Amino acid sequence: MIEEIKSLAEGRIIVCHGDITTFKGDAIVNAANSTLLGGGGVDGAIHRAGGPEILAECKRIRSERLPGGLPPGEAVLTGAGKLPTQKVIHTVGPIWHGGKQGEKETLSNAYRNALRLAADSGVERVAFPAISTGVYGFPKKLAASIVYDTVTDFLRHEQLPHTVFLLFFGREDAELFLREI
Ligand code: AR6
Repeated sequence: MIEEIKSLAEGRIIVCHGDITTFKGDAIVNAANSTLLGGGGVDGAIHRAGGPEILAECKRIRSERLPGGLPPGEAVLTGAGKLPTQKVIHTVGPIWHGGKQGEKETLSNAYRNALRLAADSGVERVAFPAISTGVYGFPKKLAASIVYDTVTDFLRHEQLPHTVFLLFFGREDAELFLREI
């Protein structure tokens, strides 16, 4: 179940919490790693719930277009297998190394490039997890303002996606986000 907590940016951003694998809009974003071969956290949950089709497509993308893997900040699109959404946009956030290695820019690029791909694919409703704030260790408070600024800036110039769901796993993370923006 996904619970909406607050609507921002004239309804184009919805802050909510729940399990992203249950999202029924057009697309979800995966916080992947550069291998695109799956992992733990939200990546593991998406591959588990979506079934082997998503991994097969990731492997095809790697061998055809990305032999060195997906660089941090970039994004690619696959189908969604058995998930209740239509598409999965895989992006790779930065690993937090203290903040002096371009981590903020890379986080912003990950959101912007995922939004670009969503817009170019006709996606109207897309859900993002809190990229990099789990295993990759990006501070949640710092991520909040970067994410909010990046998404609002993108939406100001673009018609699509019409609605961006910022989907936190726990309610506390959604509330922390709202306090920090
Ligand atoms: N629905 C929504 N959010 C979730 C879910 C879920 N089902 N599961 C976890 N989260 P993480 P990262 C939240 O670690 O930091 C993987 O192994 C979680 O609470 O999944 O970008 C990849 O393969 C956290 O706030 O992603 C990479 O190796 C957020 O998702 C690495 O982890 C992101 O946590 C990427 O690390």
